[in-house]
Amino acid sequence: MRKVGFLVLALVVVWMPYATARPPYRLQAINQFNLVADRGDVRTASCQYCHVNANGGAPWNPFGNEVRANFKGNIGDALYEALKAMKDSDGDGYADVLEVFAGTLPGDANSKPLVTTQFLMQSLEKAGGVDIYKPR
Ligand SMILES: [Ca+2]
Repeated sequence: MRKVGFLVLALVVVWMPYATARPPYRLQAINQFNLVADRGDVRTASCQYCHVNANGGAPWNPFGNEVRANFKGNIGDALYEALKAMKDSDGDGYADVLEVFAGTLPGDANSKPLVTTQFLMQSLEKAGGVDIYKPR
């Protein structure tokens, strides 16, 4: 019984880095969309920015599906093209790019900016427009 406990502990230690791995797509979105970076082990931007489940994978939320529709082999380009499409993926009245700019979730209709689309659009244009979200 003691050996089994040790084996389990050894497996947990060995697999720990994989359990806390940061998928490159999530890191790209954090960098490209100016999302708040992780603080230690605290994930500030979850996989649910694009996915339905907290651990990612299928299915995707409406914004994740928009990114997928624009994916041609490069996640940075797909994120940018999804914003350039000026769609309101979650149907909450705010285009995806305005939600990214406001810091709300473009794939969750329960998360939306508290200011008008007109105000956000003017602010985004002053900041440089959708091109501020070009891959880098
Ligand atoms: Ca939203």
